[in-house]
Amino acid sequence: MKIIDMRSDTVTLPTEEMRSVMASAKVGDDVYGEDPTVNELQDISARMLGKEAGLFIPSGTMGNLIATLVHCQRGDEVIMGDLGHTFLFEAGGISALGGIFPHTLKNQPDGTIHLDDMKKAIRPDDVHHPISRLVILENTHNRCGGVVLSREYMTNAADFAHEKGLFLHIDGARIFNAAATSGVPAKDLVQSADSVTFCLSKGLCAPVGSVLVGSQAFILRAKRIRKMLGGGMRQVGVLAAAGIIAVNKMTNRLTEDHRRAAILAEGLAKIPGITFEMGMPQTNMVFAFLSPEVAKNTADVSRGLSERGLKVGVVGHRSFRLVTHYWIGDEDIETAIQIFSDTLK
Ligand code: TLP
Repeated sequence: MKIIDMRSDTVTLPTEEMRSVMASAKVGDDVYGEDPTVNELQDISARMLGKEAGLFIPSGTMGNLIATLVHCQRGDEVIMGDLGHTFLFEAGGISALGGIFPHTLKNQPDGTIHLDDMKKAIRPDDVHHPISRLVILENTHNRCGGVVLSREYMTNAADFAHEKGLFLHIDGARIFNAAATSGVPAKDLVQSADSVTFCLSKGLCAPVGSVLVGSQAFILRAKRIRKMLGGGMRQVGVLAAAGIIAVNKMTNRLTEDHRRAAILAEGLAKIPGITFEMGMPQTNMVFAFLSPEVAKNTADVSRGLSERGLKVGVVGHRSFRLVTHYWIGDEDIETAIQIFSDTLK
């Protein structure tokens, strides 16, 4: 039985072209800065995001952690959304490893955090309080449905943070999906941010890796912290080679995934027992909800789907996440809709 895996775009396998450039990649010791393929990937990435420099890192989680450790001292506070990946899914690394305090604010359904809420959250200069040092935003916002934060909001948030003396980091794991939907180049979306992480190993299909970008001075400090965390890799051009295909080519095809996500949502919406939020999906994530009259819970339904060859993400008791990606074709979308319909009968 063919398995259609829509749990995440993290499940993507490298393309044939990636495997072939990996085999022939020029490599060197990257801790000495001598891997030409890594250097090329870092330069391309920095250019694409409009920043001075880039750093190849093993994962998105490490990118967000490094950025936070560079921007903050022990005891400092980071403002982030209560549905943010940095709050929910990064194992509390900033606190465990950096002694940094997360101050969560409500994520609005569109993935933003109200600037008014930020204003109230920023601590006065008083020895009783931690120092508010950093704001983290996520674009696209995963838990809010893969939604896109607009250029206008991103710029206003950056201006606001800077006015108050705070830094702004963007968890841009899927920033190129945001760019594809909004039609705004990724570098314009993050123009005023101090640092950005984006991932090569999600919709862009590379087997491993993310890139952190920022100013030269920021990246110099980030490199030391990457080393401290054990993330200094050696002949890692074999991975960066796939990353170069990811940024140069795979960023240009993401609208295909978004088109398929829309078809999937349209098909699922016709099945009795499934509901959707208005205006969704915006990118490659489809969040579907079980209506109250369905007696089965998501674990039961997910088991039924899995037995028929469809893997989906389970988000709580009443909702699923299905993510489209390079390895999901038009036929898979039709099959997925059919499997859902059969399972809910
Ligand atoms: N997200 C994964 C899971 O961890 C939830 C997924 O399947 O979507 N930022 C964002 C916005 C992410 O969605 C993820 C991965 C990361 C950071 C972390 O990336 P990695 O897995 O490379 O550490």
